Amino acid sequence: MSNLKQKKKLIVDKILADKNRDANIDEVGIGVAPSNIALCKYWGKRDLDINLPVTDSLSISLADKGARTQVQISPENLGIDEVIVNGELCAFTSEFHVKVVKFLNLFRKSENQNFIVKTDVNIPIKAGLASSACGFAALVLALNDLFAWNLNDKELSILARLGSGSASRSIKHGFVHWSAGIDDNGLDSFATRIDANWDALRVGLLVLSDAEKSIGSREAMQISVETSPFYKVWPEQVADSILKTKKAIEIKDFELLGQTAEQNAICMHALMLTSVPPILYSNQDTIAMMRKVWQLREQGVEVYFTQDAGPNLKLLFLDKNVNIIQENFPNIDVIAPFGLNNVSETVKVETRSI
Ligand code: 2P0
Repeated sequence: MSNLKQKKKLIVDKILADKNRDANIDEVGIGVAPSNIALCKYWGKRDLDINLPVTDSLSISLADKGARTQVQISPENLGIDEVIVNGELCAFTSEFHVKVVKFLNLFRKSENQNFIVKTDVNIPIKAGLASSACGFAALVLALNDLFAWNLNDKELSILARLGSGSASRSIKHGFVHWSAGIDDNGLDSFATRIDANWDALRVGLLVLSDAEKSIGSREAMQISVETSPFYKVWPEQVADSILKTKKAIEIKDFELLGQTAEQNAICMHALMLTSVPPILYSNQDTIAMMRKVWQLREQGVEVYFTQDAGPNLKLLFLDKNVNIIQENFPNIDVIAPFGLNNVSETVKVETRSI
């Protein structure tokens, strides 16, 4: 057994102990998990094998944008798992299929037990919109349902983290804080929901390119850790961002929230750009849209951006500015992370229907 598999397996076996790993072939487990966007980013691991981060991170989940996954034991003796994404069977040789199979290896009762995994994802999969985060979180929730494990949020978050670091945060809705933890065994590195709502908050997804990434975030973050001269100040920067973001959430200070998130993202991309070799996810449209955001701010519109491991931007703004944002960014997909049940939205809908 490889070192990596062993380390992950130790965690799984510790959490599941002697829990059931069998189900009838007609039983289906279902898991639904939101995608999430980090306001304070995870960029760098202290343990590559079990996705232990160097720093804490803090995200906002994207309500009903995410993954819905069904899992069942395969009735046929195919000797392989079947992974179906948005109705299409993934090629057994595809990177995604291999990743899911490796993850399922951690959970199966025996080598003969295969799974059928059906996932519907309603965000662009290759556009750096955290589809692996919601994908692994939904898969863990589906397995928890299939095998009736009744795991708590901490355990679910740790298991999801083994699939993809950011998946640890997709276990919950709303604002979510992933604590890096300090133990080498990875059992104190998990995410929890911050007890706060912000009904007026909006996240806009600005898809500028759906081309495959030139370099995956796993590899990119490791290059930054090893080569950026600025990486040593990153933990301090994130700690400061998290304090400010928590304060902003507590007192509903949107300017503080937006400014902190935008600066944190720019700092992360500065780490990438100062890596050897340099890593640049932005394209010309990304830069043009950043300038547009800054221009709108100069005109008094409160809007900020954040950017992950891809060229697309996510805009942060309040519901009162939805119209002006949509006028300026016609293709934007506006998400209300805490639902649409606030007064101003209701009024607007009533006015339109008259
Ligand atoms: C984040 N990203 O906090 C950061 C910001 C991308 C930029 O988490 O290697 O897919 O599977 O743990 O979670 C993307 O990295 O990486 C990510 P792995 P993951 O959202």
